[in-house]
Amino acid sequence: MTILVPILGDQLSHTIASLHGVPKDGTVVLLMEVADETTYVRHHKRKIALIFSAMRHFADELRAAGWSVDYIRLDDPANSGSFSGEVARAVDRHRPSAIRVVEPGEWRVRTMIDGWAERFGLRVDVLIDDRFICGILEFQTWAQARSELVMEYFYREMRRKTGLLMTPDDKPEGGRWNLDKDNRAPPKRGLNYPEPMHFAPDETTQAVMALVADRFAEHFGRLEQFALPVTAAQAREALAHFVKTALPDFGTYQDAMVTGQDWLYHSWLSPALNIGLLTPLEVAQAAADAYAAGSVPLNAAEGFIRQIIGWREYVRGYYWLEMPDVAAANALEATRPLPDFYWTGDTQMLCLAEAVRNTRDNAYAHHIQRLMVLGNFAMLAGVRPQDVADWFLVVYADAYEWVELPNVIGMSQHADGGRLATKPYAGGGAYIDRMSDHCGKCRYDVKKKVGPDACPFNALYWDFLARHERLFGRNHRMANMYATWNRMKPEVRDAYRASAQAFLATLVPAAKGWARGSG
Ligand code: FAD
Ligand code: DLZ
Ligand code: SF4
Repeated sequence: MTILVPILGDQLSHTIASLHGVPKDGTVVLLMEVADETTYVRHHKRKIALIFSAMRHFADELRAAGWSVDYIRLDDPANSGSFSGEVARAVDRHRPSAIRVVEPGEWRVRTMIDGWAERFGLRVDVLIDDRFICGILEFQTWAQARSELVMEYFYREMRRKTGLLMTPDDKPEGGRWNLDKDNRAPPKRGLNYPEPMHFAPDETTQAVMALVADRFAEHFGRLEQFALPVTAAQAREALAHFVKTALPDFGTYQDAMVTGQDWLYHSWLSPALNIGLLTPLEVAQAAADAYAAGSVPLNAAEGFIRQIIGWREYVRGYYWLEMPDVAAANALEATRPLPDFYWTGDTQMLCLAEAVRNTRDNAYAHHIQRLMVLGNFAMLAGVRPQDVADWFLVVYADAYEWVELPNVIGMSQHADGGRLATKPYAGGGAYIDRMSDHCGKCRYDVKKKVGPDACPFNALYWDFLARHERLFGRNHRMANMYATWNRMKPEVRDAYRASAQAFLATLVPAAKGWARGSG
């Protein structure tokens, strides 16, 4: 009696639930490199290289631990190109009595798996992904009891559940749940930014890089200088290095942006975390331990832990609560195609050029680049949210729909009408100027309000508020901004709107085929 255990490319954890409680003899683990997963969107070259290399290393580790592994390579001539096709071939080869698989991260794949029992005439056990701290049903129960989803309250539940940064009498460490007020300082001159760990490609990674260079040459992004961790051991080294060198300043400079500094005090752990080389609990625990040992301040440990057990778990719960409708949401009725410079980096707006450069070179941009530069610009310019979501899904090594879509549709584009965030994350040039060193070096003048030399974010910001006054005019969190807008003389308001229109008319739409399709 054989059990077939397919493990997907983002389930590369030795603690994965499908390997619990099954005998090593009598189990065949199936890992599949398949064309459909590489091209349903045209992922950044580095993301494909990361997943294939990590899958191949994981297979070797499983074999060394005594598991039987059936590994399907992309260039296997018999490869059918899809998960379902490869499971069908594996069923023919191994004649299993049952299939055991952990629930996938994406709706699209869940739909496939839900068809397997009927298609193969076999029992298919779909197991809960217990690497997450909050289960999908647990989140649904939490959400159903509320009229509004508020991340802060969810986060407090996760603090209580994990005991992280909690005192013995169940109070938050330091007396406050959230120390954000101590965070978000602008960058100062003379700061030293620690380099995150870079891992030189070994033979396995080099072989995968050659495959990617050959098969996916037309995909976006730089492949050379690949440096991501591809094994759990490397990922743990990267985590320890981050905790020692960057975490102490993580909170304070969490929202800063500096020209030429791609990581600042961020961890760059999301690519490893999202494929299972690290678990969220071990990452958060490492930060809590460093705080307990006195090597990082509370504002850093709390701020970091909140991202992992708060935001990351919250967006995953939101994804499964709101899918599939949320994928098509467009509450602001935005219709503009994505500008071409998101792919080429060819723009004179330095903040955007820097964010696209980081994205292209490293398959990475830190949170504020994603939210307040790339996302903010797209929302202000009225770009169609599904174009924005496709771009974000392609370009980041950490992008999987369960985490990307809520962040794009909900957090950054406000396309869900405010289900995830009560107020749009919109900002003008003054915000970017305060949080970065970009504006002083930019061709545009951040202090100018209108005209061809003015920072485009300024007019776009007011134009956005004017366009959506009916929707946001009564939002008490935006009352100050609308009061300012309504105090402006009509000719000033007209000048902002005309300047925004003149700028928008210069945007070149992206060529078709970068994100989906073959063109
Ligand atoms: P750090 O700043 O070091 O933060 C630590 C960890 O916290 C991250 O590794 C991540 O696991 C978690 N985290 C922080 N913020 C979030 C968040 N909003 N949602 C979920 N997890 C979070 N994150 C992804 O993992 N994949 C995505 O596809 C993705 N797309 C995004 C799209 C937009 C428009 C925005 C605004 C954010 C997106 N994020 C995404 C969230 C966040 O920007 C990244 O997790 C973070 O930049 C990863 O870099 P890091 O590991 O250095 O993070
Ligand atoms: C992202 C990705 C890519 C590019 N390729 C593969 C692959 O060939 N095989 C695989 O198992 N997983 C891959 N992945 C990750 C999957 O897309 C991911 O597991 C699902 O989307 C989760 O539902
Ligand atoms: Fe960006 Fe405007 Fe600053 Fe230029 S001036 S870097 S466009 S915010």
